[in-house]
Amino acid sequence: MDSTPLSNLHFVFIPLMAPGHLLPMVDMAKMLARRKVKVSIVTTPLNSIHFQASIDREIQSGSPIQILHVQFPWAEAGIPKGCESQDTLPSMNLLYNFNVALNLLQHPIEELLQNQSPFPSCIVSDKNFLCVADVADKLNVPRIIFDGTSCFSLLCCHSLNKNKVHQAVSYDEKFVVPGLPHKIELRRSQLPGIFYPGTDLKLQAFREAIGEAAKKAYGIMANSFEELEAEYVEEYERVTGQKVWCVGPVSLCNKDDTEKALRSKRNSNDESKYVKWLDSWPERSVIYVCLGSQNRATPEQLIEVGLGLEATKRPFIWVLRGAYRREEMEKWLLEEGFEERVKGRGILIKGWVAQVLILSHRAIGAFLTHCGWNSTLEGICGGVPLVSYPLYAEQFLNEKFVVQVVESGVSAGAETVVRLGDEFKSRVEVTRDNVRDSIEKVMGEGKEKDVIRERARNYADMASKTIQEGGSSYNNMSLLIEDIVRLKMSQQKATPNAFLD
Ligand SMILES: *[C@@H]1O[C@H](CO)[C@@H](O)[C@H](O)[C@H]1NC(C)=O
Ligand SMILES: CC(=O)N[C@H]1CO[C@H](CO)[C@@H](O)[C@@H]1O
Repeated sequence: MDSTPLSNLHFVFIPLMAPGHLLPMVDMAKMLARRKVKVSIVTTPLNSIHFQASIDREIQSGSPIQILHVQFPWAEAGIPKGCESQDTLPSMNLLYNFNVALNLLQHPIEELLQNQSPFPSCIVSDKNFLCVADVADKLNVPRIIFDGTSCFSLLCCHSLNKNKVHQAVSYDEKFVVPGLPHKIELRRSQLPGIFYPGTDLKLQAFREAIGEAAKKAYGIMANSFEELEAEYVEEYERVTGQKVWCVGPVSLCNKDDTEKALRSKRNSNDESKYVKWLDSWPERSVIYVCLGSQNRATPEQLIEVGLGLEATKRPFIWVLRGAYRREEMEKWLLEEGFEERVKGRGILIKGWVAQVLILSHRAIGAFLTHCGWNSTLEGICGGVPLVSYPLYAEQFLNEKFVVQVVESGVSAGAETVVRLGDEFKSRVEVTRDNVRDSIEKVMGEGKEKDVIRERARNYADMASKTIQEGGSSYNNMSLLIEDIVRLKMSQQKATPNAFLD
């Protein structure tokens, strides 16, 4: 570390414009900048609005961090003006256009980075931001990818890609994922889209290109921690030969309530109101429900969730991000008088909310989640048992992880991924009874419930220690910095042989 001053380093973070991807990367960037390493975050003006205040705060406390802007090429890509984040697209059909827009950013980003001083020493980019691989190659800068998921799920996918066991079974048949430290059974119907290519060849080609680019990255930064899944981190590094720095849970870098609330200022929701409400309930008595930021649950599914919540007779906070066919859901809520019936003990929040703030409240007793990785991890940090209701992507893998590996959650009983384009098919696998019963498995009295809650609390303890000085995530961040310093020095020596050893 000594011979190359940290002041020569410059890490550039390039997040994907989707809240579940962007927020963790902003947190990572903040954590790194607190180590006095210069960090830039590249994004579009509309995306930066949501975290500008939080970055300003970091700057005030002396972190060398800045936001760099590129203009989003919405017009060229055929996207409505103002939709610069995946969650604001009026239709999922525009995802392809969104990827076109991302690709168009290659040259603007290249130009932007070329003019930076110090010149970038490392680019950390979202794995799905494909063109950044070319930017990094062109500028000859090491590229580290942020995958946004656990090493458990990375290893599952790697294994399936290699062994293709899923191809030998029918859609609903169970099979065991080979090469994992635990015996994990899945059905093909629960696998991420890439393992179940639909008719959209363009999308499939895009996914495959992402996989290829990921293989060529210098390493991976994961929003996870060694204590949570050491076996999986090691095994993944072993089978891929790639370095993995676990530096999470990154949401814990937001220590006080202001920071937690500032973190995602995309809502007009006033968190203090909810916190006050939570203050009025006993410890671990309230159910927190959020099925994700991407609106993949249908009204039919959500209605069962609502009725299940009602049947528990417990207090709850339910974050409703909109659902496909929002009007139907609104209509149901209104006509059936749901809000009226649960008044006083049930709160519905429409829109965004500072989830970390709510989850860390002592009144929360369970988290009904779609098991997106960021939410899963936030739940683990909150020290509450999870009730999993996976919907798409790698969420069924995360469910297995929570239920079987970490053992701090129970499944609500979902069996099938809601494929992109299938959101309109009505189909309810998780009934109101499933919702109620699975929640009751982790709330209320009982020895088994105590065990699961105790375990959840232990993981929360480990999580809070790991990012502090001396913790493994803290150390991994140091190791990452040292690694890039070494790499830079070897490049500066620049004798051809230096690259060979
Ligand atoms: C991260 O930390 C763990 C344990 O502290 C260590 O075994 C591992 O090698 C570190 N990862 C990297 C890529 O240096
Ligand atoms: C880290 C992160 O991005 N957290 C977000 C995960 O998604 C939920 C909604 O599903 C947000 O509330 C979190 O802020």
